Amino acid sequence: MSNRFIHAADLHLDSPFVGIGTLREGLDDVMRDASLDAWDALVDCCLAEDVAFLVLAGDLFDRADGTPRGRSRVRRGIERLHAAGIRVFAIHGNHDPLSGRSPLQGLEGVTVFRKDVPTSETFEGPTGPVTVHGVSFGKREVTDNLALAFERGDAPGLHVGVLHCSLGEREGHGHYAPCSVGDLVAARMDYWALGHIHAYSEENAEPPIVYAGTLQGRSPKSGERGPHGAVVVEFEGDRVLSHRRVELDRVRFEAIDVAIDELDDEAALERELRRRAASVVAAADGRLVLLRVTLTGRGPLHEVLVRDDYLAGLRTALDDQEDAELVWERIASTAGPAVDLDDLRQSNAFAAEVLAVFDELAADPAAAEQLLEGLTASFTDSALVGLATEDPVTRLAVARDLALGLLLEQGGAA
Ligand SMILES: [Mn+2]
Repeated sequence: MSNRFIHAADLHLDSPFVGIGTLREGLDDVMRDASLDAWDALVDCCLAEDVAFLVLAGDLFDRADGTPRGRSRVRRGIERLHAAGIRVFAIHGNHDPLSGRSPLQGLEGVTVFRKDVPTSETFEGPTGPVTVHGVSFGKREVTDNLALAFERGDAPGLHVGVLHCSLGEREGHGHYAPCSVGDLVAARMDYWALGHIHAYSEENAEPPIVYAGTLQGRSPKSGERGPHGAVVVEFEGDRVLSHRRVELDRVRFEAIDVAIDELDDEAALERELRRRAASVVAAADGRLVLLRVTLTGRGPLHEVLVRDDYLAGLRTALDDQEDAELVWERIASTAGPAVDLDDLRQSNAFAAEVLAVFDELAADPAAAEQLLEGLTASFTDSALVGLATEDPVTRLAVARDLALGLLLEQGGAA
């Protein structure tokens, strides 16, 4: 047994991916099994690192009792860990609150911390005693500051706190069990294994207060992109020596911006897209990459990009020719026509008057929002499609460039 443990969180096992379109044939199985395969990779990693214990910091499942497939894979993994003498410490989070019996209850080698009040368990680790403290959510919306109830106590050796919580305000995450770094530091743990925030994040250096992030990214949203996995923590006596991330995800969401300024035609665009995608795929080390592209900048290609269904057609064309490692998940554009807006503002062209209207709108967010709703509804195949989640400023700029493009590129007014 090595002087290491692993911290994982937010596994959401056997839950569907969110916010992705229809994928080409043959990928359903890979997608369906990604979270479970990541769990198997986590178990393999525990065995390879010969860890003393594994900490699961909440949201093991997407809902209270998980799924039969999820529970079955978890049981099999925990049996493998138990056979190797690796203990598991788990808490329940807001997605899988401990309202009745835990799906982990009764499995050998597993400690499930009770709800509402932190408790602890001490055992003899490889370099002396180890005490793990934790508390489960008993319901989805926990509003109490659970961190305040943690106490280190008198036991010698390493103390690890396990908590599902919101440190500060986080966009896109429920504000549950709110607490501060100060609250956590005050509990005098040697390491805080946190769950809830899906992007890996180190909140404090001494002691380390770490969000492991979700084991497998779950959607194309920014916090779910890039590498996901767990944290390997090395300790000695009552000190944490180091911690490092390990990548255990099976499917990876990535997003890139590609500027059109230097691209003269469609062939150049395709070449550039393939070149950029190849480097993303290479960095993913054999995983399936779901790639989202945003075309940016200004150039003559804008005229092509805004044609009806062009971007959707380009995406399909690229995707159909792709091999097993890459999915062209979406291609959107915020690019504009090859025009200098400042020059245009100074000119007498009709387009200058249109630009002036958009400049006015930019100063009046409410009116802009109203206009955008109308535009997005009436131009269902336009460049505005696929940008519904972008901020109003970006969408307004795209609408402006669409209008200017129609005047300058297709209307012959330039
Ligand atoms: Mn959560």
